[in-house]
Amino acid sequence: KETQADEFLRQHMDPDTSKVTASYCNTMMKLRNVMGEPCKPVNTFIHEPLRDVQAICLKGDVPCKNTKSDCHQSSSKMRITDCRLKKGSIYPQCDYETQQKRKYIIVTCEGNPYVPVHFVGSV
Ligand code: DGP
Ligand code: DGP
Repeated sequence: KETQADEFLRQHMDPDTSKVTASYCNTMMKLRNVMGEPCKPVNTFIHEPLRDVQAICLKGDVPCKNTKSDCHQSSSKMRITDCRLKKGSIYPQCDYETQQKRKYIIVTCEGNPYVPVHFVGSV
């Protein structure tokens, strides 16, 4: 069974990609099987080495808006791609806009080892 940590890798990690094209999100949301029903409204892929993303869990505690978990924010900006569902897009034709950004990312972490399990957002 897929753990939450594995799910985070599948849905959010793409370290070996640095430049993305306009079709990136439509390709990746399918390839990584992120598309559920209804279409997932927003999903972020991270283009940084896994160890750098895992390291976020070990420092950078920030308050969560949702009070029940500990949030951790990256100490530097990271290369990310924001995939955002286009207006009027209906499952199974989930059509995404692709936006490359450099932002601080916020994740929640769980377990031992304490690793990322949820992508909260970017600032
Ligand atoms: P805004 O950029 O203001 O439209 O907000 C987008 C919201 O989506 C914000 O709360 C962060 C969140 N978000 C971004 N990427 C992901 C993701 O991969 N998973 C989840 N669950 N939320 C995300
Ligand atoms: P996401 O990273 O948003 O694509 O979600 C990954 C999984 O984490 C998904 O099964 C939903 C779940 N999840 C959503 N919100 C939270 C949260 O606040 N904490 C944790 N640990 N998991 C969450």
